[in-house]
Amino acid sequence: MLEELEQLHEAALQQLAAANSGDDLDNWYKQTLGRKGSIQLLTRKVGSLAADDRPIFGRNVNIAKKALQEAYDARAQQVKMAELAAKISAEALDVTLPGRVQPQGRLHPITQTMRAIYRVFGDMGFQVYRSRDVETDEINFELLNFPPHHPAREMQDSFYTNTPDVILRTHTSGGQIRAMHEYHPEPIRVILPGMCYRNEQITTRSEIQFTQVEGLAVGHNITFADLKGTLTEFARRMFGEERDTRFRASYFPFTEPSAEMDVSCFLCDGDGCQVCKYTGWLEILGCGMVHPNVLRNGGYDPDTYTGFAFGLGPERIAMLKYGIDDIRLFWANDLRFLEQF
Ligand code: FA5
Repeated sequence: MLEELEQLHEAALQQLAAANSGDDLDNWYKQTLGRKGSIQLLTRKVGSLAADDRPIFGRNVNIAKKALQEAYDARAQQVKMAELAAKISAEALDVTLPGRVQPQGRLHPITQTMRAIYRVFGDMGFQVYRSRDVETDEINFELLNFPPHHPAREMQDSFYTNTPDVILRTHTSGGQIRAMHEYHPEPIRVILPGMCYRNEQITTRSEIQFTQVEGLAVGHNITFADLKGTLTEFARRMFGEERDTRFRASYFPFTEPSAEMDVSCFLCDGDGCQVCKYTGWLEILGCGMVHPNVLRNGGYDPDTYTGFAFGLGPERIAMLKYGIDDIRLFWANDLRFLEQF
């Protein structure tokens, strides 16, 4: 019997070494140390031994049971650690993997351009003044010196509403009148940004809806030199310190004298290229000294007050700055275009 116990012990140790999972271990335990396990079954045969041999056998069984229990505990610990290691490597988190990129929103290129313009004029003391998109014919035209049937109205065909004399504004200049009414008789230094609408043929350079930024300064002793200085400083801040500007005589009913400002081409440095049509100059804005009639319509006495005004188109500026050849891209909502800014 002792020999049989030894064989059982030996066999159990071998089986235990082969147990690789919790299930294997449970089965091994049941078959070896459990109530109906091999060791237990052997002890039941103790009755067949001589009385003297029984205590010796009993001691040996206890030693074998203890040894097997210890071997089981050690193996169970090994299997547990191995299972844990396998689980950890299977679920491994590779912290060196780059994360998934979250698509981020961004500002529309025109919003970016407008904000750049606000910054430059803000530094020169101009406040943003918001006027309205839906305007009266009186504010949009008449008080700006465009009488009814005046040929200058031809330059800006409007969108009309069902209400007589209420139109979508064709330019931001009407805001000059509103700002003057509000600030009168204080001096004024404002920019007026916003959307404008014109009933025009849509082309690569002209939209029926586009933004403008208007500027207005009214006060005592404001001269054309102030206009030139302000706008030249703007051009240098916006397009580079080495930019030159030039002013060409022009016509707007609400300014006198009127001019258009060109800036030396920042793409070819004035040498001549496709964008500046080989002239070395880019047209940026319209401007002039506020017409006495307009000052009067705003509540200011033109004998004591003077002022200058200007109007520029952020789309055209962004087109020049980024080399965009079609204005329609700005409002087409094509992400392939918008994501480039
Ligand atoms: C005006 O609208 C004047 N109110 C500007 C002004 C203000 C002059 C104050 C003097 C004093 P003009 O029509 O040129 O002027 O338009 C000014 C700018 O708006 C243009 O240079 C251009 O950049 C932009 N613009 C005009 N029409 C369109 C259009 N259809 N599509 C896109 N941009 C346009």
